[in-house]
Amino acid sequence: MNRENIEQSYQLAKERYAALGVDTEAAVAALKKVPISLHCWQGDDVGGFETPDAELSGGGIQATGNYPGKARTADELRSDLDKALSLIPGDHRLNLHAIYAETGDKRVERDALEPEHYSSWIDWAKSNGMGMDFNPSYFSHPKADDGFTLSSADDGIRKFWIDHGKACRKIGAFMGEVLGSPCVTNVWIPDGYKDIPADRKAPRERLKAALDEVFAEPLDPKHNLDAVECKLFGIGSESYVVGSHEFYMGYAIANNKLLCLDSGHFHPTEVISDKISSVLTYVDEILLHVSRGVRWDSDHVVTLSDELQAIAQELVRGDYLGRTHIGLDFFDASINRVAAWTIGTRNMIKALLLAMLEPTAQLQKVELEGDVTSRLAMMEDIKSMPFGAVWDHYCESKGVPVDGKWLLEVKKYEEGVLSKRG
Ligand code: RNT
Ligand code: ZN
Repeated sequence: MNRENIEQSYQLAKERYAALGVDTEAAVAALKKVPISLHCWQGDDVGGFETPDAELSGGGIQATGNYPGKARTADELRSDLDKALSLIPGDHRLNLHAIYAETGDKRVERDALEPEHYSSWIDWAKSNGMGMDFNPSYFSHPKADDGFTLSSADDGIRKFWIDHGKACRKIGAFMGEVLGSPCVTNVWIPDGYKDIPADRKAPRERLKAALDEVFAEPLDPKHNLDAVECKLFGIGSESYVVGSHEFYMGYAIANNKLLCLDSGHFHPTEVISDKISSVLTYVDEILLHVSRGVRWDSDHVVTLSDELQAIAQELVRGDYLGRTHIGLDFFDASINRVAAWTIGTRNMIKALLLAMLEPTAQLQKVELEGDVTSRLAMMEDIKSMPFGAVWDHYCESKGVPVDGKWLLEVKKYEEGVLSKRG
């Protein structure tokens, strides 16, 4: 497909959509304004750079696979991100975990981290015109080995993690201020039990008190926004997770925090698309961790699934994009990691475009009239509209390869760069 074909196809698609009352130009203009926060941790299997061979341990999450070429240093990770970003249309954000600090030769404990340990990341984001989001890391650490962090019964361990949370909020606020865009600092902790607890109450009470301490210092919401992320179960925490949905929903409402909904963190038949409008009735803003749960794993690469489309539809139909921070959260170590980022992020953007090309007003009109037959018929007919032509046009207009072309770039990068890593 050359540029001319792409534009011809787009003009035809534009007419087809116009006949449905959908303005493709308006959709594309709206899409450009939605940043996706790319999670740094897909690039190195959630290892981070605390030690030369740091790898993900504990926390009820696992990266499986040993596809060659994972980033071993922050420079390599940034270079891989640059490559992925060059294949993703639009202007996006970087979501960094605390364990990606660059502390040179000295080891800096997590409760002593400072903004300066992220200066290369901040410089990189600045030169790319990107905002940043941040996360304290409550896993892969000896003090998390017992499976409890902020809700630990051990005062010393709890204090350590509280101090980590405090340090991270300050780092988030610094990033937000320097980059001129609020940083969403998201707290996720793995705390829980593999088997049936005898006391579900005390850890939750400790967690509430610990969070109150972490969040005690008021920070300017122009710089930092706090989010809390729930989970139903993890690997090794099948029976009980302290930070459950009800726990954090209550905490977020009571304390004016953002609620983070991770699409892999609920019962396998439960979907977050149905939660968005409920949650946003009570909290001002949400953070999404868009992921794909497969059986017991919560973190497969995002595909253009029905649920992904439903999430995007909810955001667009409900006019919630201004109150939603879209982040990604998946990590697959069994495929090319730059491809994983590219596939997942392009799919998130595709889902948003699909939702923006929906004749929502008409669907809602027939629904209100009780004509649910037409609703179903229209929803199904829309599926064969020439969406791909609008998507190609968007990619082309943003100077990134269309479908079928970007993979060649990843293969070249693999050959020239990734395959040279030991
Ligand atoms: C784990 C949570 C959490 C992590 C990242 C690394 O189940 O989803 O968000 O994946 O913080
Ligand atoms: Zn998550």
